[in-house]
Amino acid sequence: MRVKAVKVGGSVIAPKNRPLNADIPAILRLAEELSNYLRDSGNQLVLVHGGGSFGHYLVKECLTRDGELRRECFSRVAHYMMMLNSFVMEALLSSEVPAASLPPRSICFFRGKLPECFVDAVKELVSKGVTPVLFGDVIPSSTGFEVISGDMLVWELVKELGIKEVVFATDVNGIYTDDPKKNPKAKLLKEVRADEVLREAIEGEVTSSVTGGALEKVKVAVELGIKGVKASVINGLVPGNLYNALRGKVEGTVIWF
Ligand code: ATP
Ligand code: IP8
Repeated sequence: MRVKAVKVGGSVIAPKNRPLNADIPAILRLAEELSNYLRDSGNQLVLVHGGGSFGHYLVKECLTRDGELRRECFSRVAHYMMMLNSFVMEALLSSEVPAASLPPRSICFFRGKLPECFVDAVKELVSKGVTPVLFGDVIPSSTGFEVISGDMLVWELVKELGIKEVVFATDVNGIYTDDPKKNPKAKLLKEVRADEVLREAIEGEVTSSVTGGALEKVKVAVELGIKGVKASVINGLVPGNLYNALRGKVEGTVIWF
């Protein structure tokens, strides 16, 4: 039995074009793919999802002008993330995934720039055959409250649980040489080493540097000291892609750490 991690992007389940907009058909389909994977492989999963039009919209609305996340904002964002999470949980349960939600604010804390999470709670559920479900959230920090992204959280779990494989489902076909939504000439990368991605980004080669959310996924992992891990980035809007990637047939980008 192996444990794999999945991060389903907010861009897939709650597109940011409208506030508080959940894509229920996409959530139901992805839950079904995860359920099929668990049944067919006999493996275990740890699931993290993003905040999309719930988390990001509200944080923008309630941050103070100087970017402080006050306790009223913390409570409000926390509440609406539970709402998005409950849609994901309903879908998982109706697909017969033995899932349980673990709100990160109750097990994680930011000490400086990096999170510290009480991962024993996650390990305990996994050891009992339960799929823990976490999400990008707002968590306490040494100075107040901060946002923890689903990307950072999934890498933290990969590190602490010694997971060797993680799949990111996002709204584009993988990692490109540039943002594919802005640059039609951007090329899809099939297989790359994390250090190559970072080197090219630092050298700033216009034709081959990875940017934005995609680059952040790599940077966070390197900051956390991730090594010996296979990360796949696939388009979660394409039916079957998540199931296939978990089964080893990646239609997207593989990044080696
Ligand atoms: P969320 O962060 O809300 O959970 P996500 O992980 O699916 O959602 P992002 O972190 O925003 O989404 O990353 C995906 C986005 O990154 C794509 O929609 C794309 O426009 C953008 N992007 C920027 N540069 C690149 C690149 N080089 N390759 C792929 N996508 C890129
Ligand atoms: O969508 C951010 O998580 P992400 C969550 O994974 C919040 O970046 C609360 C904005």
